[in-house]
Amino acid sequence: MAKLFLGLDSSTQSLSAVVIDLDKQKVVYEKSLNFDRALPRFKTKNGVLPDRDPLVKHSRPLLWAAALDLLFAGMVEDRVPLRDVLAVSGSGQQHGSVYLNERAAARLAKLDPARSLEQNLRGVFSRATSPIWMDSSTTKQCGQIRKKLGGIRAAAEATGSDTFERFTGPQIRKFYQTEPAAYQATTDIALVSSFMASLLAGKIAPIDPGDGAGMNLMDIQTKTWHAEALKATAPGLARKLPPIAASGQAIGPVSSYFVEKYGLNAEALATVWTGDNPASVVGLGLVKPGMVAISLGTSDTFFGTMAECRTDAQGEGHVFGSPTGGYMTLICFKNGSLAREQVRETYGIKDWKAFAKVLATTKPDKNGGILLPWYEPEIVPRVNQPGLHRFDLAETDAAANCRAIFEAQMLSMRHHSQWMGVAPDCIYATGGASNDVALLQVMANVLNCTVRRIEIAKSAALGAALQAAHGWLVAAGQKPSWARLTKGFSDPVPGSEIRPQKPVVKVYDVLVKKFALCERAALDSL
Ligand code: XUL
Repeated sequence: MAKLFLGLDSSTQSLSAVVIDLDKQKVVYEKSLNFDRALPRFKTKNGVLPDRDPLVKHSRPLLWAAALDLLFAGMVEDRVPLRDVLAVSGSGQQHGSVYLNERAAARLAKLDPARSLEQNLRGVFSRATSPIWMDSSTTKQCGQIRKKLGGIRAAAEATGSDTFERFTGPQIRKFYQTEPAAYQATTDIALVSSFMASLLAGKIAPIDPGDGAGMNLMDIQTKTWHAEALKATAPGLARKLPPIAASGQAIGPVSSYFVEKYGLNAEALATVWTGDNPASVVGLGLVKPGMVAISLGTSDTFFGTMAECRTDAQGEGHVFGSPTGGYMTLICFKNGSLAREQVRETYGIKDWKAFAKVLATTKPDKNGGILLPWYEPEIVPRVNQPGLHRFDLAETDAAANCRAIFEAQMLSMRHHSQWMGVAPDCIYATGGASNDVALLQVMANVLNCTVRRIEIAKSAALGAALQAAHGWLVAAGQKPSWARLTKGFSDPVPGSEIRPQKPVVKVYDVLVKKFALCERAALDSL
């Protein structure tokens, strides 16, 4: 019998499955289901419900449950040998929360396979919708909690991050303040990850330290609920939160619902899920402290693993628990691909190949121009008033602006990741724009580090499948090595290595200082 493990990723726009064969070290199945297209009756756009307030971004837990049924039905149709699956784990979009009432636990324990999950779960929610990570309507609550915890630095030291609008604690506080009766009727609060794990396990599932750290409620040092943070958020909160347990830890056998309805093995383990970013750390094979990845997507993220917990006194970056033990950091820059595209389009450059040619007509310069590309409000640094800022850079100079956008994004990563104190041997680049060799060369030079490209489309679901395997091996009394487990699944693209060019590195050692001064000046001018 093959040793198969199933990883699921419940993200903003889709639910994905990856099945791995552990002995063959291979992905044997992958599939994604887009919420808007597969379940139009929930009326989401890009996975989000319409709302009159542009700051409010909610989705529906029943949509995620309905998607789980559809995905399992699809796996049966595709003849995935679900009987050979030994454990299931997963990851969810971070920060989003699900509110359950007193009927939930009993209903989860007796999911009826003759009905859909959606039908089984009707009436178990104390709030029909779930605020998700894109929501930014809780600035007031962030301020209140931050104040009670003693300011930015204290909040970051206590919970791993300053208070952020999308984080679960401020969202819970808003719910308590605006809908006190519904808050009162809430018996259990779940994250997207722990809600989905609860369906698989047929009982309220724990939250793991990876996703738990995205709540402003967990003590980042001890990985237990932080009493002061809970008190600062809402009354009676401790009773509504599940225990914290390691991601991948066995919860018990999967609910008989999935055995009877879809033929999952009755002995397959349901395990604790994590957040999509922590799962991606595993999926990309960042299993040793000091390993760093940069994902170049809609937003650019810089993340890596560290052995010890070091938090950001400026409150810009986040520290989460890593599924591999220890910690991971995450810095999220909102102006990623979109900003690069805006510059390209502004100067009428037709594609990235042409862009690279224009870029090559200029040279890195230690007194070079600086562009701060805040087309959208920025997360790092915090900027609420979007706008472009240019220093020693003529708007009409297309080539200089092409150089400046790539450099600014990489200089910003270098400048804002200094607090991590990580000097990586190699940076793993992933995401759409990581195909761009010109951009990766700037990355290697600015960050003075070799860059290798990893091409994995579903890194979170793959990480979840590997997490399921790890949890199953631990439950069987073994001590699996993460390095051995992930080997072969996430190897860099052969020949993709790009080395820093030493003379250019020296130029950027100077330019990064100018960048920091310009950024300060721009922030002060707002
Ligand atoms: C991380 C974050 C996003 C979501 C996306 O802090 O908000 O990356 O996890 O699903």
